[in-house]
Amino acid sequence: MQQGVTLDQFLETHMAQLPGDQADLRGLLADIAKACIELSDLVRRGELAGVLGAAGKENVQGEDQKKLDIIANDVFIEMTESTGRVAGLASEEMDNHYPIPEQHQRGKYLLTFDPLDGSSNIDVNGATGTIFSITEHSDTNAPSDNDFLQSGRKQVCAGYCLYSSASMLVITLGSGVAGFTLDNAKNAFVLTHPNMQVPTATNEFAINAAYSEHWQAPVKRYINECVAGKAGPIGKSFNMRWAGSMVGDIHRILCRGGIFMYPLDERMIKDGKQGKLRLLYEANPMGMLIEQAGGMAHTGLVSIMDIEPDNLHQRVPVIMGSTEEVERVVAYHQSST
Ligand code: AHM
Ligand code: MG
Repeated sequence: MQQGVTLDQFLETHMAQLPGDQADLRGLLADIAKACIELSDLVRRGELAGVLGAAGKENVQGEDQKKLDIIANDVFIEMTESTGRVAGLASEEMDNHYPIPEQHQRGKYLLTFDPLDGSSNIDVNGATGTIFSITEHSDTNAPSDNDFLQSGRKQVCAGYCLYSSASMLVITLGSGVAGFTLDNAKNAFVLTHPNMQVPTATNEFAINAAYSEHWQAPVKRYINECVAGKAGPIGKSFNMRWAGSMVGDIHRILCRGGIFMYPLDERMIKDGKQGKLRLLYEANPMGMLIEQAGGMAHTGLVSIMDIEPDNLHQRVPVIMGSTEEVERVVAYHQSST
């Protein structure tokens, strides 16, 4: 690997091979990287920067917002609204999409993002992240919420930034996955993980086992078989991890394989919910990254990326990671219907 290739240099080389004018997309990725560097700094300074604790407000989904959820949302707006590269923004922390103010030029991209994923980890210095998805706006008019409702297959770029012992930006432009580590001395992301691949086989699963009493039969069957180990039907011993941050879990899976599940459960059905994680700014971008790295992203019934969204904050069941294990869980769903 060529040493010290920055994100900017990587994008210059990579985008020269893509059709059409990629200048705005390249610029938008540079803006996102800048926002992530600012957030990385705030997350790292934590209490010293006065960013910990509750905001005392709820988002549209009835979840308590942390100060950092709101700060992260604002950083992304500030970094992108006046660049002329985005047509509109939508995020977990805003009820409806954010229109680009009149005084600024609108661009052609729609940016959808989860500003601070893994919010419950903020105050305990655990791993958190930012997830983003970029699609194109089909015309030059100001977009409505409906314009954001595009299937995962329409994404032109997806990625996340992990704020952990190191901060890492991981992106796909539809031809593989590349990971960059933040070099604080250079204030730049440097290519450290070219061509990330999810191994087909794994013996590591990630699920919040505290909800096992609510799981549906296919998930109960699968996890029971995993914990049965070598003597069980799968015939191998498994390990379990749960980061409490999808970015942390998916990053581990992109590095060494695994299966991540936040399935539909009976409690959600009773509450009229279709899952916990959100399609447009969690499941779709992570699904694109996982598929681009050779893995699989499913709900148990359909491929995540094929879902036609009907709501900005739509929730979906999520089962993604190493193909052999995702296929097994999907087969258990199919045989139970
Ligand atoms: P958030 O975006 O509000 O932080 O919620 C999403 C997070 C995921 O990162 C993580 O996988 C999951 O919620 C954890 O949920 P739980 O606390 O139920 O285990
Ligand atoms: Mg999230």
